[in-house]
Amino acid sequence: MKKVLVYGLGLTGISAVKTLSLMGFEVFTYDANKEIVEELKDYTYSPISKDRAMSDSFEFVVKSPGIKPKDPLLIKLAEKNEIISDIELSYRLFPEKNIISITGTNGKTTTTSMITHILNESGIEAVAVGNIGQGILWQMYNKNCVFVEEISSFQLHDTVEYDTHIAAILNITEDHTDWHGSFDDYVNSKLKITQNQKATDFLIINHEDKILQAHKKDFRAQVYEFSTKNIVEKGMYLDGKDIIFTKNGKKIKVLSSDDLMIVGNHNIENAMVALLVCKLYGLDQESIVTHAKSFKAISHRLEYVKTIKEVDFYNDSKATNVDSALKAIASFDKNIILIAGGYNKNVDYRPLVEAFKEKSKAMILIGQTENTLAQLCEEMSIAYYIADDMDKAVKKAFEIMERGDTVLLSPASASWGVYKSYAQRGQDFIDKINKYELESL
Ligand code: UMA
Repeated sequence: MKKVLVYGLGLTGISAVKTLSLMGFEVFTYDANKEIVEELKDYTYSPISKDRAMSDSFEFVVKSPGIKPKDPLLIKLAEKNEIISDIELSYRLFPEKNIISITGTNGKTTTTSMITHILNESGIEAVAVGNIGQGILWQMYNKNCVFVEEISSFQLHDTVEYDTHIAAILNITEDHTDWHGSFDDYVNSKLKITQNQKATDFLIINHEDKILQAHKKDFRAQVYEFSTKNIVEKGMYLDGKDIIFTKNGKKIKVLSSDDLMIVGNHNIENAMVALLVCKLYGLDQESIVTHAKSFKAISHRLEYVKTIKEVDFYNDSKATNVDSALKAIASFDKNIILIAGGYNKNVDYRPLVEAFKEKSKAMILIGQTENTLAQLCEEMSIAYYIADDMDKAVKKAFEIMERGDTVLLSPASASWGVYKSYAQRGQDFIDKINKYELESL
């Protein structure tokens, strides 16, 4: 029996243990914070100590994405074992499965969800997996359908053979520097999605992204591009409000961006990628257009919550980096009360505070990054309040808000440390809005 180690017992580890144990591997596990997991009670696996993990040898180690490359145990394990991510393992265990791969700094979840929606509504069974919150391995073990994979840089970092017929890289901007150690490592990890692609494969990239354009000559797959600003040679672009598909000098109007139920320029880009993927997958134009039109915004992504005393509340908890929060700020004209901050990824918040300045009413700060953001607000003469937690942040928003304001939770930071996920943080925001609405009656 092949001996394997699953390092980390979160969503990824649980999905790996279930799959590997049923596929006949001898599964050992190590997690810095737990040994026994309730969800695994019916599966055969052996939790081992750190010392044993270091002294034994394994066929491979499946590492959870949250474990950083500089983790001392991981470095030790790498001396005598191969370290792979779950997406790498999914490719090795299930090479025949039908996959579509989406990566990028922002827009992954909306794009992955939209593709899955269009495929399912067109009668092709599809499931969204990966960074979206669904362990890939267990889904692949159980299903035979199209797997639309949202893939993070953490997962791509530990890939070797992983190969995909249709891939998209939406954009690359600064994120996760604390994990990767450098921006270069982050970029290189994202680009790994293309590493085994061939001339018969497809790669969709952002025409406006300087990093992707600089690497365009290295891509072996057939490249399609998208842009809302310029005409592209092959792919999708915007002509007024019309989304146009072009190839070999021919142009076809696909649909008007006004027909989409998702708003903002960034969402038109996400929709273009979803439309392109479905086209390259072979779906007919009518199905693509009909079902693209019925796709609704996902929760926690610039989600309208409610209007209280003529103040609009928006939940953009999914904005876990600066670029994503910049997109949210760009969607409103003025008088924004922004709730921002969270886990410290050591990124530069200056572009966020600069962009916020002309639209700002005030910034309310939460999480580890509050002092960094407070300093920038001081420097740029922006009103700010340190709130420590969501309850105090929403309370403060209610105190200072006036008719016509927008209260926006767009943290530009991960939720880790305080919440399990951005979804839990977004829900907390909504709960506190409801609490203070009741109190203000
Ligand atoms: N652990 C250790 N040692 C460490 C770090 C973690 O033992 O040094 C253990 C923890 O005790 C815990 C487990 O590892 O039990 C957690 O592993 P994990 O942090 O990799 O989390 P998972 O639950 O496996 O979730 C991961 C992704 N998390 C991260 O990348 C941090 C989830 O993405 C993803 O949905 C899930 O796999 C399924 O594929 C979340 C995320 O925040 C949404 N992603 C980042 C982002 O979107 O910005 C990349």
